[in-house]
Amino acid sequence: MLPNGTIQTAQRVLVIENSHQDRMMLRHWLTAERIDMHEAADIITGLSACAKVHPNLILLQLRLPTYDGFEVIKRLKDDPRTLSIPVIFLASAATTSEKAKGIDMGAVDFVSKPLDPVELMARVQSALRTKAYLDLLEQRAHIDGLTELSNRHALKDRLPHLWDACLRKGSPLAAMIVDLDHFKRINDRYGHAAGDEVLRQAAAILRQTARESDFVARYGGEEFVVLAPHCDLDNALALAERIRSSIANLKIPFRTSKIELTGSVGVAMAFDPSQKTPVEFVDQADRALYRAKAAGRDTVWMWDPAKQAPVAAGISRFDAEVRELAATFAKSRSFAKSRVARPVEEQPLGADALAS
Ligand code: GH3
Ligand code: MG
Ligand code: MG
Repeated sequence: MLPNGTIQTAQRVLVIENSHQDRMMLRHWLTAERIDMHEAADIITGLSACAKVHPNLILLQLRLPTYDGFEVIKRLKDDPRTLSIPVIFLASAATTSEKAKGIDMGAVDFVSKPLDPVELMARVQSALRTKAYLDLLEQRAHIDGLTELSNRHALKDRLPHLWDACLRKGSPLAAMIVDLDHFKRINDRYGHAAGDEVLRQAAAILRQTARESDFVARYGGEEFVVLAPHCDLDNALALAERIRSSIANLKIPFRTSKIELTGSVGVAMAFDPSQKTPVEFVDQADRALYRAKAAGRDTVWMWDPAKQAPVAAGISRFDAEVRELAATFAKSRSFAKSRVARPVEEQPLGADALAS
């Protein structure tokens, strides 16, 4: 959205058209309106261009040789990655039933040949505008308005994708749930607006502390989730500790004083064989968080797959066997029972632990 409230439409159009002459003509019209045109002459190059270019609109010739445009649109609508790309059919002498079939299959429009540049460009611009509005709505539905982090819906969408991607690559995946401590007291003492500012600053810390490739979401009121792909247990615990200490070091100016706060963190590693679904993995991080709260807050606890229970996470004291065990989960979901780790010493990780 531009500052004046208008939608900025992305201008990337893929033309799938076997007539060289028509492609040339379309290039002339589209580029005259500063539209970035990509072209393909058949279904194979069309679908592969689609995966590379991520067009905002496809102009599709109905009467392609070998496979017709209906086959192309079927494949586009069957694939979640291309499902939402609008398609305008182009055809000469299309029958009413062909037009109805095209619209039924998900096309947004049907333009008859010979093409009229004014009519075609009006339809192209209209389809691009609608697509931009839908993209914006989709984006907003996944963004938390206060912190601008991803929201719970986005987490629900992303979690299975990250889980599958890491599992496929034999790579670890860590989850962290961060909950601000006694946040209600902050609202009570400084007011709701100040509480909102604290949430924004905590969110900024999470965004800055996590890697670019990590997924950070606001889970609920004063709870956040970090999903860290390709992050082993050591790195996950180090990240959790950096988050905890950054929150504890925050001093947010409020009138003549400063608001200080702390946060508790629960950590779990994916692919523990007890996890039947990705949700159970996040639930283990939540259970670790619950224990961090009970243990006095401002601390990091993790889910121990050997004990099937939360344990306090002390990086320097952390049992090498547990680390090794967690690393094997990403490579294989078969649990080596013979390598069950000794329980980790229940020691808080916060400033107390580091000082001792
Ligand atoms: P604990 O350490 O056990 O987590 O205690 P807590 O006070 O942080 O947790 P509790 O669940 O009792 O309270 C959470 C508070 O967060 C209550 C709710 O009013 C506040 N909250 C939730 N969403 C928002 C928000 O968007 N803005 C503000 N300012 N407060 C919020
Ligand atoms: Mg809280
Ligand atoms: Mg909470």
